[in-house]
Amino acid sequence: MARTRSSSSIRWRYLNPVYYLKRPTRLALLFIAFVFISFIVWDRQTLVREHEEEILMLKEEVEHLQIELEELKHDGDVSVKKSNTKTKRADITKTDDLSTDPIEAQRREKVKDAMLHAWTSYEKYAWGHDELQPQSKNGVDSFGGLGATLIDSLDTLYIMGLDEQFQRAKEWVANSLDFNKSYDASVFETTIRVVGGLLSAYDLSGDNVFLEKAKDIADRLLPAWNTPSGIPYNFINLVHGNAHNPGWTGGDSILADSGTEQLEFIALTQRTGDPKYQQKVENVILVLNKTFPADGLLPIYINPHRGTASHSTITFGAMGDSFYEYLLKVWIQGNKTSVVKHYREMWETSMTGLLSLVRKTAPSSFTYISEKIGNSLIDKMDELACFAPGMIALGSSGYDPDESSKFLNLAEELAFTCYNFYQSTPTKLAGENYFFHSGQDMTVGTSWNILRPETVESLFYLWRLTGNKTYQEWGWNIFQAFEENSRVESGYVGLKDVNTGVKDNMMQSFFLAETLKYLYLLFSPPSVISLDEWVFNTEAHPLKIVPRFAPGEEQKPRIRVRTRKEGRFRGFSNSANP
Ligand code: DMJ
Repeated sequence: MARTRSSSSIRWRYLNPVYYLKRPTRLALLFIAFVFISFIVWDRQTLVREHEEEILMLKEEVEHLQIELEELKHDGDVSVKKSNTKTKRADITKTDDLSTDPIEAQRREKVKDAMLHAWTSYEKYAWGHDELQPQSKNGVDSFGGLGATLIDSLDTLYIMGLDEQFQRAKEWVANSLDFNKSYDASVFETTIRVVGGLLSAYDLSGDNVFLEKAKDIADRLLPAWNTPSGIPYNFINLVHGNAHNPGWTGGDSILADSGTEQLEFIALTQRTGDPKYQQKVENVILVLNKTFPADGLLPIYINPHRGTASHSTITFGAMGDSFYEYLLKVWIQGNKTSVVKHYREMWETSMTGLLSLVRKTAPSSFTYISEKIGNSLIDKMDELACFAPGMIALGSSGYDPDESSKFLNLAEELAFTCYNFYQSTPTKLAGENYFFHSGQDMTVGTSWNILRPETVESLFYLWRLTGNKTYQEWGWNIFQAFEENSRVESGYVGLKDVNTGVKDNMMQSFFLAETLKYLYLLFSPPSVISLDEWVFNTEAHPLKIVPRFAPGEEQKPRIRVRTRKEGRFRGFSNSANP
């Protein structure tokens, strides 16, 4: 027992401080050992904590990436990123993608040559101005000096593969395009040409400069919608934001001018993530839908205070036209889903109204769309209304088979009439409008031709949708008439009179944006700017179709993922292109 007690007391002596006080070396060693072990424990704990933090952050990133992935699944790649559009570029411009039919190829080259001639003349004499006056060889600023022709031409240059020209135009947009101009701009013209042109160039090239500029000009236009009803005023000062309607409408807003911004502003919301653009323009349709007539035909003047129509002309021509076009195209842009169902319903209602305006000429039975005032029909049709055959053909597939073929037939009959607007004049170019008197078929009213696109636009749609090469032949004949009558040394001009062929002095920007683009596409395979993937705005600017959100559903903020270098999560960005 004594030995046991003695060995136990030997063991416990190490716990007695006196033991160490008598042996300072051991005390020092013990202290060093204690510091060393503490350090190891502390270090391990720190490492574990750091790893836990890191794991937390990685989890956070994975979650954000999952949200983003879901978002991309939901809305497609709305930002139409550069790499993707580069692939698209191959689809739309590579020569070996284009048809090898020698006649088509030859015609396409002729149209491309026409574009080159128009563009080169603009570059030489009117660079940066809105439009070229080819006879006097100078530029004019018909739209406030926003470079309308240049912006209107961007996508045409791109699609035709005129790369150097596109690059020069892009440099101008990046370095010289300035919207800070105290100018009362037309909301409609600025939207369809400038916002539409820039967005299309963005969708095709993926270059962010176009989106930034589109946002800049759209922000300047937005206050125009701040009216009691939400129906926009049609003019706005680009610097001060003062908006108004022209005196000659009696203070009313114009139907087409108020209902032709939806495609562009919805596209802008999809690409920026900012809902304000879409909300303003969609509200217009909701307001008009509240008092939408049973035949879907709205007069051309709308009171911006009450949001209701004033007594005025009903027409598919000037001041009415593209309102109906956008009802259909927003439905297409919205993937024909339930969120855009009301657009299709309104459009179909308007088509019943259109049927009530359809008449035939005597003796030759040309089908035309008359106009209406009150209960009286007016036997007149604008060349502008020749967009309607294309629109009807485009919308026909949404009907059941019987209705569908009925509408497609109507589209084909109307296109024949529009083609005859051209064929029936000595220059083979159409006048601005036509009257229909019994026994005389059609007679030109206003006899100028300002290089308008509507008939070739419809021929393009009909060729795409029916595959009937007759439409290519008709388009080629119209192109040749432009070449013969409108081509001058320094660009293309309109005619003051299609009977005499006397020329004017203006190359309209839509000649490059629309007329030549639709002609080029008429001689290109359907895969070039496929109608399944793109929707054309009313100025022929193709906008990429992407899935869209339900009204009121916020665009989820896009995530800016923390890079390893930054070492911390920086937060959210609303931009589609972080
Ligand atoms: C273009 O600016 C657009 O096509 C618009 O919808 C109507 N007018 C011209 C072309 O004629």
